[in-house]
Amino acid sequence: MSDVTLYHWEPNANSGKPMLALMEKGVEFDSHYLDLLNFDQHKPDYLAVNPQGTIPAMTHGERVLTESTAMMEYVDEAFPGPKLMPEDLKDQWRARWWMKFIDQWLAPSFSMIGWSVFIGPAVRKKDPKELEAAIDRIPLPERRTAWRKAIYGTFSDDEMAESQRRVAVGIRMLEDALSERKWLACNSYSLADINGFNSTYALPLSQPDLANDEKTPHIMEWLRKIYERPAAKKTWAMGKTDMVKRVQLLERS
Ligand SMILES: N[C@@H](CCC(=O)N[C@@H](CS)C(=O)NCC(=O)O)C(=O)O
Repeated sequence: MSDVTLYHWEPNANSGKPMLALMEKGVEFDSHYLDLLNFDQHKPDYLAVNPQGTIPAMTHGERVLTESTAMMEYVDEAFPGPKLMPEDLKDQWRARWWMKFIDQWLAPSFSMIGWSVFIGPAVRKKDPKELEAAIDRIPLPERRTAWRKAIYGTFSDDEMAESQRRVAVGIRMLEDALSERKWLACNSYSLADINGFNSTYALPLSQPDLANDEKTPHIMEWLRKIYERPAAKKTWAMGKTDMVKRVQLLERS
C-alpha cells in the first residue's frame, strides 16, 4: 500500500494530468477509480475526500490535494524522479502560461463539446427521476448547471459556437508554438505537455478537419511522441471504457 492515493476517472482531461505526472515520476500510487457516468464523485465516501465532488483528488499521507494542475506541480516537487517543471525561469513562465491558458480558456470549450456529444447522451437514458435526484446531489451549482445542460441537450447554439471557435483558435496556437520548439514550454518535456496532451489527444478524431497530418503536422508529431512515452502507455492502459481507446489513433502506422 502506498501513501499516495489518486481518486480519478478515465485518463482524460483533468484526471489524466496527475495520473501521467505520477507515472512520469515513477511514483507508486493506489488507484481509486470513480465512475463519473455513475455519479460516483457525488457519493458520500468521495465527498468526505473532496467536498466539491469533482475529480481528481489525491491524498499524500494526511494531505488532501485537489485541482489537477496544482496537483501536478505538487507531484513534481514532492517526489524524486525526472523534473517536469523546466529549470529556466522564462521556460517556467511559458509552462505556467500554457497551463493557465488551457485550464481557463481552452479546456472548458473542449469540455462543453465533450459533455454535449458524449457525456449527456451516455447518461440521459437513465430513469428521469433517478437523474434528477442525482443532479440534486451535486454540490457545486455550476456543475449542476453543466450536468443539466448535457443531459437535456440545452447548451445554446451560441455557447457551442463559441466553444468551437476557441477550439479552432487553440489548435492554431498550439501548432504555431510547436513549430517553434519541440515541446510546448521549452526544449524538454514538461507539465505543460502533460496538461496539453490530456485535452488534445483525441483531436484527430474529434476535430478531424482542424487537426490532421496536413494542417497540423507539429501537433500530430507532438501527440505521437507523448503517446510513445512509457508513462503515457501505462496511464492510458488504466482506462476502463472505450473512451480511452481514442488514444490508439496516435499509434504510428
Ligand atoms: N479545476 C478542476 C476541475 C475538476 C473537474 O471539474 N473535473 C470533472 C471531470 S474532468 C468532474 O469532476 N466532473 C464531474 C462532475 O462535475 O460531476 C481540476 O482541474 O481538477
